[in-house]
Amino acid sequence: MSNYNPQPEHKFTFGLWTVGNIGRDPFGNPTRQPLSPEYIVYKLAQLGAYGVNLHDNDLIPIDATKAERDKILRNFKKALRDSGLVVPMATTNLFADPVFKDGAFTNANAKIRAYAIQKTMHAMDLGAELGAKIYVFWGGREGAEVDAGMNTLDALAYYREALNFLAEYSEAQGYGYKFALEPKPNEPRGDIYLPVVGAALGFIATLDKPHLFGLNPEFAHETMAGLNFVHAVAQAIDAGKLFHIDLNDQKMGRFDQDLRFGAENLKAAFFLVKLLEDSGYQGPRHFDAHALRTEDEAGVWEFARGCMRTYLILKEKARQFNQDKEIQALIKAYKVQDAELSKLTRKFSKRNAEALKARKFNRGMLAERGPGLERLDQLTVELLMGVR
Ligand code: GLT
Ligand code: MN
Ligand code: MN
Repeated sequence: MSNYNPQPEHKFTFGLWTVGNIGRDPFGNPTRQPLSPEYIVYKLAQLGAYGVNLHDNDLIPIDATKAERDKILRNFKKALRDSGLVVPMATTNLFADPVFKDGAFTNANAKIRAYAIQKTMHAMDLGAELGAKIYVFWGGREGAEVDAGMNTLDALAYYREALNFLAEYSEAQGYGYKFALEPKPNEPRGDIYLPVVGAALGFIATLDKPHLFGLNPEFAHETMAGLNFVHAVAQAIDAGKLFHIDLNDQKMGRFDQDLRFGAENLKAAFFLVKLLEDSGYQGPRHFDAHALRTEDEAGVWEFARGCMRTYLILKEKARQFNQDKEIQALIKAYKVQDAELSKLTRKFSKRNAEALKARKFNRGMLAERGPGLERLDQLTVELLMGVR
């Protein structure tokens, strides 16, 4: 591969809300005109994307009548048919409307909790009609600034009740959704419940149908909290729970920047792509990012093209890394093997335990060896800089 041209087989997806972002921030008004969903679909298809994802209200206004909904849906479906783009993932906007200012599924008000579940059932109907099989739950408003009101244990119980209800709804309707929880530490709430990948994994184990639930980790979200996103994704993969992924970039410790993939932490982006490719992840590569507020529409499409190109370039770098003789020799030497000891530690038995206890280790000698990580890391950096 040398032209890095995105193709549908690469499974790149964007949300209507990502390339459709109009450049509003907490301090400033929009800097771009809204783009229609159909126009976005045609443009993405032209750029080589595979699919487009959406919140219910990215497509259907929250107060649309049934007739309006049907008309919008007809036009959107036509654009999908004409362009060949698919909708692999759908989700609910449970954060923009003022009714959700203090949470949706975890709101202290039972009426609002019920409304959130009702709104999600309608959004699931919409997603199913468009062919989506992955359903994302990003609980942006599920959190608190003040801990005096909501008891966190109650919030978790409400959250569980809603997810259990919706999983049953999906089954009853025959939608076949896999649900992907998207953790985030904060913003828009001061603190969001289920702040990181590990927290979501733990919570899934408490649900009625845990096999239907997995993760939609986002690069920016663990990075905001100063955590290693590649490690978080590896943990999701290890648990068989990587159902979807939100790719973007982010400076540590800042507000949620949603930068172009690879714009900031190239090395982390490289190891992420390598992990996804090496592990055989089959799902969509979704870019949950947006063009800088400074940009006009041309900049938006540069941003989208850039996300996909960077992924493909890093994929090629990962292949190079895996085939680089010197790098692979260093990794081989790094992983010191001992067949006899590995046999002892692989599984507990009384005999193994006794043999291991009787074994003499030369601690001093074991500690002396340098594992060669400086050289290995420098070679990685040189490979990324294009001089290998
Ligand atoms: C919102 C959020 C994202 C979520 C989207 C799905 S909406 O843009 O910042 O991280 O993935 O609800
Ligand atoms: Mn984000
Ligand atoms: Mn996201």
